[in-house]
This record gives sequence, C-alpha cells and structure tokens, in this order.
Amino acid sequence: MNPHPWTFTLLEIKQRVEQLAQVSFNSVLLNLYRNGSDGVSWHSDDELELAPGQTIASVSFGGTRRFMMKHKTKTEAAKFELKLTHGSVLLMRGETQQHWLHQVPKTKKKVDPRINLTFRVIR
Ligand SMILES: O=C(O)CCC(=O)C(=O)O
Ligand SMILES: [Mn+2]
Repeated sequence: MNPHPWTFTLLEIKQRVEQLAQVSFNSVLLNLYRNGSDGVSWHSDDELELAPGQTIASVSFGGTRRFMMKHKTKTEAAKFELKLTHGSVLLMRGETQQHWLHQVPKTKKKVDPRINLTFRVIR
C-alpha cells in the first residue's frame, strides 16, 4: 500500500470509465501480469477500506487472460468465466463481492504481458 498521485493518463481513463459506469471513483489499483506465471487466486474485493456495495470497474490492457467467478456458498450455482481482452471494461456491481469470488488463473500458455486497472471507491 503505497499510494501515488493520479497521472494525466489515469485520469483520462478514469473519466471514460466513470461515464460508462455512472460512478465517481477515488482510487485505482494497478496489477501487472508479466506472463502466465503471474495470476491472482480466488478472492473477493471486500477489503475494509472498500465501500460495500460499490461498483468496481476493471479495465484490461495487453494480453488476454481468463477471469473466473464462483459463488461463495452455493456450489450448485453456475461458475463462469470471461476472457478479458485488450481494452475491455468489466463492471462488478452491488452485492457481487459479498457473494462471489473471482480469480485470474496462472497459465502455462504463452501470454503477453497484461496490465489491469481496477477503479474503486474507498472510504
Ligand atoms: O486482473 C484482473 O482482472 C483482476 C484483478 C483483481 O481481481 C484485483 O486486483 O482485485
Ligand atoms: Mn479482485
């Protein structure tokens, strides 16, 4: 946790995402996936500093990666996955973080480096 001031480019992307989501974000987390050995395992974005129920907007650049979701308790609930491609925007809204986990699995396939930005509302 070492916050930096907004850059011009990040503010531009934030503005576009805010228009799309109709939400004002006050922070962004940047993840760099250098290759298939980098991933993030099952979790939900439910850190205490995140306002519960708030929208999270996830913007992807570079290599396509799988993004998987599963329900926390209803094992019969459908799991699903998306391919997050260059320039895609994924919105997670409402009670998503309360009930669902997500991950970006590691892969043995050759994948290009990827940057993911998750815009958030922290309190
Ligand atoms: O890279 C992604 O698409 C997801 C990243 C993520 O889940 C997180 O930063 O909490
Ligand atoms: Mn997450």
